[in-house]
Amino acid sequence: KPWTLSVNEGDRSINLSYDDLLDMFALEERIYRLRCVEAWSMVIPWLGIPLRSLIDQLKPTSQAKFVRFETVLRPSEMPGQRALFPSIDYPYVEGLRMDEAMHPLTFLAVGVYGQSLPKQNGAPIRLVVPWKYGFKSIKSIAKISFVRDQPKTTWELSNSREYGFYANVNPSVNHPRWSQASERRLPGGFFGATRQPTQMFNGYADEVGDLYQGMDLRKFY
Ligand SMILES: Nc1nc2c(c(=O)[nH]1)N[C@H]1C(S)=C(S)[C@@H](COP(=O)(O)O)O[C@H]1N2
Ligand SMILES: [Mo]
Repeated sequence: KPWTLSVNEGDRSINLSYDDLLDMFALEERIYRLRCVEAWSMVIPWLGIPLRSLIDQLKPTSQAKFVRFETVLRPSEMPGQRALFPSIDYPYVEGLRMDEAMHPLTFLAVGVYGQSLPKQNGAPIRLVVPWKYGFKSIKSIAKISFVRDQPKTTWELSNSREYGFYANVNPSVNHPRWSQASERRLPGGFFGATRQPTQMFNGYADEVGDLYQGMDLRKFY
């Protein structure tokens, strides 16, 4: 604290504090699988609100086709952001299509395991999109924008051949450098983490499959 979440569409903008957010909504717990693009996964109990509840309050216009998210930029506190040769551009940027953002599974988390988020997991507020690779679940959000055009996201800008805008978990579309057919489930036990088959849309196909009707998921990876 203090934390400001700035939300804008075009030249309209408002600032919400962390306390504003907590006052506006009742928190719920969601237990989701999280699948990193690098083939590890974990089951995590988040606390937060559906992103949809916030969007409903903010009432973007019909011009807004995508939501763009940006992480806080504080190089003095975040060593990675002041690296001499950073591996990615900062601030970290992510985006969703409006219908993905409005999907009831899309979640804004402020806590995990019944407590507020630790800094390394994206304090004070992060996105959780359980059917997409973990890099879509942007941490420590400072800015949300409703935009007309598909935002350029950090990993696309860094390596668009390896990381796409959609990033839906898909066992049959491999990463150019490794298979996505299976994943290591964390935490590992005495004999190491178990390997298990990757599920389509990370197991949420019944809930989100309709969003991608007729799309070639090899092309829109
Ligand atoms: N701001 C920000 N958000 C981010 C990342 C990051 O580097 N910066 N990494 C992403 C990746 S690759 C994954 S797998 C998840 C991991 O979430 P966790 O750190 O809570 O395990 O966060 C995502 N969100
Ligand atoms: Mo990741």
